[in-house]
Amino acid sequence: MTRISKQKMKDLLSVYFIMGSNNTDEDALTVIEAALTGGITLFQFREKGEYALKNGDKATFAKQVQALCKEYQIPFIINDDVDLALKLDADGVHIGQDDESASAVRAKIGDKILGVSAHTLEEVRQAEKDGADYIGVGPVYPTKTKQDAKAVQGVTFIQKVRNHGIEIPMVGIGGITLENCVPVLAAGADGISLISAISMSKEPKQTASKFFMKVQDIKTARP
Ligand code: TZP
Ligand code: MG
Repeated sequence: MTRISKQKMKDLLSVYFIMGSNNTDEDALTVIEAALTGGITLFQFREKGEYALKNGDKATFAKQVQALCKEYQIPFIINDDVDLALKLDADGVHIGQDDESASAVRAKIGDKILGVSAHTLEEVRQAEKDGADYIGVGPVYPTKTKQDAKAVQGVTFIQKVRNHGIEIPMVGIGGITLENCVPVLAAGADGISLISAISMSKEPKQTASKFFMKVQDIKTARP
Protein backbone atom coordinates (compact mmCIF):
# COMPACT_ATOMS: atom_id res chain seq x y z
CA MET A 1 0.00 0.00 0.00
CA THR A 2 1.05 3.61 -0.51
CA ARG A 3 -0.21 6.75 1.21
CA ILE A 4 -3.38 8.21 -0.27
CA SER A 5 -2.79 11.16 -2.62
CA LYS A 6 -3.93 14.65 -1.67
CA GLN A 7 -6.36 14.76 -4.57
CA LYS A 8 -7.94 11.39 -3.80
CA MET A 9 -8.25 12.40 -0.13
CA LYS A 10 -9.96 15.65 -1.09
CA ASP A 11 -12.41 13.72 -3.27
CA LEU A 12 -13.23 11.32 -0.44
CA LEU A 13 -13.90 14.14 2.02
CA SER A 14 -16.80 15.57 -0.06
CA VAL A 15 -19.60 14.02 2.03
CA TYR A 16 -18.00 12.43 5.08
CA PHE A 17 -20.65 10.71 7.15
CA ILE A 18 -19.87 9.80 10.76
CA MET A 19 -22.08 7.57 12.88
CA GLY A 20 -22.36 5.23 15.86
CA SER A 21 -25.22 3.05 17.03
CA ASN A 22 -26.46 5.78 19.41
CA ASN A 23 -26.83 8.50 16.75
CA THR A 24 -30.19 7.23 15.54
CA ASP A 25 -33.52 6.00 16.92
CA GLU A 26 -33.83 3.67 13.94
CA ASP A 27 -31.87 0.53 13.08
CA ALA A 28 -28.30 1.80 12.72
CA LEU A 29 -27.27 -0.54 9.90
CA THR A 30 -30.36 0.41 7.90
CA VAL A 31 -29.52 4.10 8.28
CA ILE A 32 -25.88 3.55 7.29
CA GLU A 33 -26.87 1.52 4.24
CA ALA A 34 -29.29 4.27 3.22
CA ALA A 35 -26.50 6.84 3.52
CA LEU A 36 -24.19 4.65 1.44
CA THR A 37 -26.86 4.22 -1.22
CA GLY A 38 -27.52 7.97 -1.24
CA GLY A 39 -23.92 8.85 -2.07
CA ILE A 40 -21.74 9.49 0.97
CA THR A 41 -18.08 9.47 -0.04
CA LEU A 42 -16.39 8.41 3.23
CA PHE A 43 -17.58 6.81 6.47
CA GLN A 44 -16.31 7.11 10.04
CA PHE A 45 -17.30 4.62 12.73
CA ARG A 46 -17.64 6.67 15.94
CA GLU A 47 -19.02 4.61 18.81
CA LYS A 48 -18.93 7.13 21.65
CA GLY A 49 -20.96 8.69 24.45
CA GLU A 50 -24.11 7.60 26.22
CA TYR A 51 -25.41 4.14 25.23
CA ALA A 52 -22.38 3.47 23.03
CA LEU A 53 -21.50 -0.19 22.51
CA LYS A 54 -18.36 -1.46 24.20
CA ASN A 55 -15.74 -4.18 23.71
CA GLY A 56 -17.07 -7.26 21.89
CA ASP A 57 -20.43 -5.68 21.00
CA LYS A 58 -18.62 -2.68 19.57
CA ALA A 59 -16.29 -4.87 17.51
CA THR A 60 -19.16 -7.01 16.19
CA PHE A 61 -21.11 -3.92 15.15
CA ALA A 62 -17.99 -2.36 13.60
CA LYS A 63 -17.47 -5.48 11.47
CA GLN A 64 -21.05 -5.30 10.22
CA VAL A 65 -20.65 -1.64 9.27
CA GLN A 66 -17.30 -2.36 7.63
CA ALA A 67 -18.89 -5.10 5.51
CA LEU A 68 -21.56 -2.63 4.34
CA CYS A 69 -18.94 -0.01 3.47
CA LYS A 70 -17.01 -2.63 1.48
CA GLU A 71 -20.15 -3.53 -0.43
CA TYR A 72 -20.52 0.12 -1.51
CA GLN A 73 -16.75 0.62 -1.89
CA ILE A 74 -16.64 3.46 0.62
CA PRO A 75 -13.54 3.63 2.85
CA PHE A 76 -14.20 2.76 6.50
CA ILE A 77 -12.43 4.95 9.09
CA ILE A 78 -12.48 4.24 12.83
CA ASN A 79 -12.58 7.02 15.42
CA ASP A 80 -9.97 6.83 18.23
CA ASP A 81 -9.66 3.06 18.49
CA VAL A 82 -6.38 2.29 16.73
CA ASP A 83 -6.31 -1.30 18.02
CA LEU A 84 -9.74 -2.02 16.56
CA ALA A 85 -8.72 -0.41 13.26
CA LEU A 86 -5.68 -2.68 13.08
CA LYS A 87 -7.66 -5.76 14.14
CA LEU A 88 -10.32 -5.19 11.47
CA ASP A 89 -7.86 -3.89 8.89
CA ALA A 90 -9.93 -0.72 8.56
CA ASP A 91 -9.03 1.83 5.89
CA GLY A 92 -8.02 4.45 8.41
CA VAL A 93 -8.21 6.11 11.81
CA HIS A 94 -9.38 9.51 13.03
CA ILE A 95 -7.92 10.94 16.24
CA GLY A 96 -8.32 14.09 18.32
CA GLN A 97 -5.79 16.14 20.22
CA ASP A 98 -6.47 14.18 23.43
CA ASP A 99 -5.70 10.82 21.86
CA GLU A 100 -2.35 9.18 21.23
CA SER A 101 -0.02 11.46 19.22
CA ALA A 102 -0.51 11.50 15.47
CA SER A 103 3.10 10.46 14.88
CA ALA A 104 2.68 7.40 17.13
CA VAL A 105 -0.55 6.47 15.36
CA ARG A 106 1.07 6.96 11.94
CA ALA A 107 3.86 4.58 12.99
CA LYS A 108 1.29 1.95 13.99
CA ILE A 109 -1.03 2.15 10.99
CA GLY A 110 1.48 2.37 8.14
CA ASP A 111 -0.16 3.78 5.01
CA LYS A 112 -3.75 3.71 6.23
CA ILE A 113 -5.66 7.00 6.14
CA LEU A 114 -4.96 9.22 9.18
CA GLY A 115 -7.30 12.06 10.13
CA VAL A 116 -6.62 14.51 12.96
CA SER A 117 -8.92 17.07 14.59
CA ALA A 118 -7.21 20.46 14.82
CA HIS A 119 -8.27 23.79 16.32
CA THR A 120 -5.23 26.03 15.94
CA LEU A 121 -2.70 26.69 13.17
CA GLU A 122 -0.08 25.07 15.35
CA GLU A 123 -2.13 21.90 15.64
CA VAL A 124 -2.70 21.90 11.88
CA ARG A 125 1.02 22.25 11.14
CA GLN A 126 1.92 19.58 13.69
CA ALA A 127 -0.69 17.19 12.27
CA GLU A 128 0.74 17.70 8.79
CA LYS A 129 4.28 17.08 10.07
CA ASP A 130 3.14 13.96 11.92
CA GLY A 131 1.71 12.47 8.75
CA ALA A 132 -2.01 13.32 8.84
CA ASP A 133 -3.76 12.77 5.50
CA TYR A 134 -6.51 15.21 6.40
CA ILE A 135 -7.63 17.47 9.22
CA GLY A 136 -11.11 17.94 10.68
CA VAL A 137 -11.95 21.41 11.99
CA GLY A 138 -14.86 22.64 14.01
CA PRO A 139 -17.36 22.93 15.42
CA VAL A 140 -18.29 25.20 12.55
CA TYR A 141 -21.85 25.60 13.87
CA PRO A 142 -23.52 24.72 17.19
CA THR A 143 -23.94 20.97 17.60
CA LYS A 144 -26.04 18.85 19.93
CA THR A 145 -24.21 15.67 19.03
CA LYS A 146 -20.89 16.22 20.83
CA GLN A 147 -21.32 17.26 24.47
CA ASP A 148 -17.71 18.36 24.99
CA ALA A 149 -17.32 20.20 21.69
CA LYS A 150 -15.09 23.29 21.70
CA ALA A 151 -16.37 26.83 21.04
CA VAL A 152 -18.19 27.37 17.76
CA GLN A 153 -15.80 28.95 15.26
CA GLY A 154 -17.89 29.52 12.16
CA VAL A 155 -15.93 29.23 8.93
CA THR A 156 -13.21 31.69 9.98
CA PHE A 157 -10.71 29.02 11.00
CA ILE A 158 -11.12 27.19 7.69
CA GLN A 159 -10.37 30.46 5.88
CA LYS A 160 -7.41 31.12 8.15
CA VAL A 161 -5.82 27.75 7.33
CA ARG A 162 -6.15 28.40 3.59
CA ASN A 163 -5.01 32.04 3.93
CA HIS A 164 -1.80 30.71 5.44
CA GLY A 165 -1.23 28.67 2.30
CA ILE A 166 -1.78 25.33 4.05
CA GLU A 167 -3.16 22.91 1.48
CA ILE A 168 -3.76 19.81 3.56
CA PRO A 169 -7.11 18.13 2.78
CA MET A 170 -9.61 19.62 5.25
CA VAL A 171 -13.17 18.93 6.28
CA GLY A 172 -15.48 21.08 8.41
CA ILE A 173 -17.60 19.52 11.15
CA GLY A 174 -20.32 20.49 13.61
CA GLY A 175 -23.95 21.37 13.04
CA ILE A 176 -23.69 21.18 9.26
CA THR A 177 -26.98 20.93 7.37
CA LEU A 178 -28.18 21.22 3.77
CA GLU A 179 -29.05 24.84 4.53
CA ASN A 180 -25.68 25.94 5.94
CA CYS A 181 -23.09 23.76 4.17
CA VAL A 182 -22.23 26.11 1.29
CA PRO A 183 -20.13 28.62 3.33
CA VAL A 184 -18.00 25.73 4.66
CA LEU A 185 -16.94 24.80 1.14
CA ALA A 186 -16.69 28.43 0.05
CA ALA A 187 -14.24 29.04 2.93
CA GLY A 188 -11.89 26.42 1.50
CA ALA A 189 -12.89 23.08 2.99
CA ASP A 190 -12.74 20.04 0.70
CA GLY A 191 -15.89 18.63 2.17
CA ILE A 192 -18.35 18.49 4.98
CA SER A 193 -18.48 16.00 7.76
CA LEU A 194 -21.71 15.35 9.58
CA ILE A 195 -23.58 13.09 11.93
CA SER A 196 -27.15 14.11 12.77
CA ALA A 197 -28.10 15.78 9.48
CA ILE A 198 -28.09 12.29 7.96
CA SER A 199 -28.38 9.94 10.98
CA MET A 200 -31.51 11.68 12.30
CA SER A 201 -33.02 12.39 8.88
CA LYS A 202 -36.38 10.80 8.15
CA GLU A 203 -35.02 10.04 4.68
CA PRO A 204 -31.29 9.39 5.12
CA LYS A 205 -30.83 8.17 1.54
CA GLN A 206 -32.43 11.25 -0.01
CA THR A 207 -30.60 13.55 2.41
CA ALA A 208 -27.22 11.99 1.61
CA SER A 209 -27.98 12.29 -2.07
CA LYS A 210 -28.87 15.98 -1.72
CA PHE A 211 -25.61 16.65 0.15
CA PHE A 212 -23.66 14.83 -2.56
CA MET A 213 -25.23 16.82 -5.39
CA LYS A 214 -24.77 20.12 -3.59
CA VAL A 215 -21.12 19.49 -2.74
CA GLN A 216 -20.33 18.17 -6.23
CA ASP A 217 -21.89 21.27 -7.80
CA ILE A 218 -19.72 23.57 -5.72
CA LYS A 219 -16.51 21.58 -6.11
CA THR A 220 -16.81 21.17 -9.87
CA ALA A 221 -17.45 24.92 -10.28
CA ARG A 222 -14.14 25.71 -8.57
CA PRO A 223 -11.35 27.26 -10.61
N1 TZP B 1 -16.61 17.05 16.47
C1 TZP B 1 -16.87 18.35 16.47
S1 TZP B 1 -18.53 18.64 16.34
C2 TZP B 1 -18.89 16.98 16.27
C3 TZP B 1 -17.72 16.26 16.36
C4 TZP B 1 -17.61 14.81 16.35
C5 TZP B 1 -20.28 16.45 16.17
C6 TZP B 1 -20.87 16.62 14.81
O1 TZP B 1 -22.18 16.14 14.80
P1 TZP B 1 -23.36 16.92 14.04
O2 TZP B 1 -24.60 16.12 14.40
O3 TZP B 1 -23.08 16.82 12.58
O4 TZP B 1 -23.39 18.32 14.57
MG1 MG C 1 -10.78 11.21 19.93
